[in-house]
Amino acid sequence: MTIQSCVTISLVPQARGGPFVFWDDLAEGCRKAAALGFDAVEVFPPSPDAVDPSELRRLLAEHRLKLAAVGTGAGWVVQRLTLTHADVAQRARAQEFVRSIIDFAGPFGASAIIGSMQGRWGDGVTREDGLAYLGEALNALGEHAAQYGVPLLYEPLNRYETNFVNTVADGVGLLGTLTTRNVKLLADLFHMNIEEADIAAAIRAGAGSIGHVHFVDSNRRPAGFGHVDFVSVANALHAIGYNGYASAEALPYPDSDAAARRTIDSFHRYFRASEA
Ligand code: LER
Ligand code: MN
Repeated sequence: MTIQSCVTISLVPQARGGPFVFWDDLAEGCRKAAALGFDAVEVFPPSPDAVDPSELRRLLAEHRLKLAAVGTGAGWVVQRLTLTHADVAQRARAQEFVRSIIDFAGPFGASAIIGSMQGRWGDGVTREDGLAYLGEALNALGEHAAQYGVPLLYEPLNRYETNFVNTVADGVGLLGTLTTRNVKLLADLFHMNIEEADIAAAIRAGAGSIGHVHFVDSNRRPAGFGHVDFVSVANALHAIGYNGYASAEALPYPDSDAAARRTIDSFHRYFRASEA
């Protein structure tokens, strides 16, 4: 196994303006991803029942694609749910949302991603309580994902999106407090560019804990349109034996098709050239 390419498809109208390459049309997104040679797609659905699993299975088979991961962010964007809400019933609802996404993604061998659903502390929740709620949720949901043989992915976000965990090192620290071993980190290069002193060093220090990568440039444009040093990123990922996906969660800049093309070109340049 080696690092595989992946591209995002958002089906969430409320997320418009967000960092997703393809939009609104699952079939068209799969067709275009396959035409460019991507190995997989990452889907951002509005709800766990928005996509018919048999239709998705048919699309993936037709285009020889894998489903890499499924985002849970619509729980926040559409329903304003978080796993760390002050109200216990709201927290339970948030966990139920993520559990349903795990049950949707799991049979495809795909992980669910917890990003914005982690919420933030403040507003009636102390940091200590918030971290306890987050830990409870990750333990329960990580164990739930284990039945499918896939890890749950937890994503450190930049400081403007959460005040829990902003760096890979703090993410490794959080994983160390959990009772489950079935949670891995999602290293998003956009967030890392804001928060890490040295992105490559942070990846190396995250060895064994990184389960997914959002492959994107410093300005959240597709890889190659900003100033991330992808040679050092690729070297670091190879050095830690990372063999998951480099998934383009990037703005559709300058448009979806050009963003996808630039991403796959950069993927080949940084992740394939050295292996030839
Ligand atoms: C999600 O993957 C992400 O990176 C966050 O910024 C939430 O949108
Ligand atoms: Mn991300």
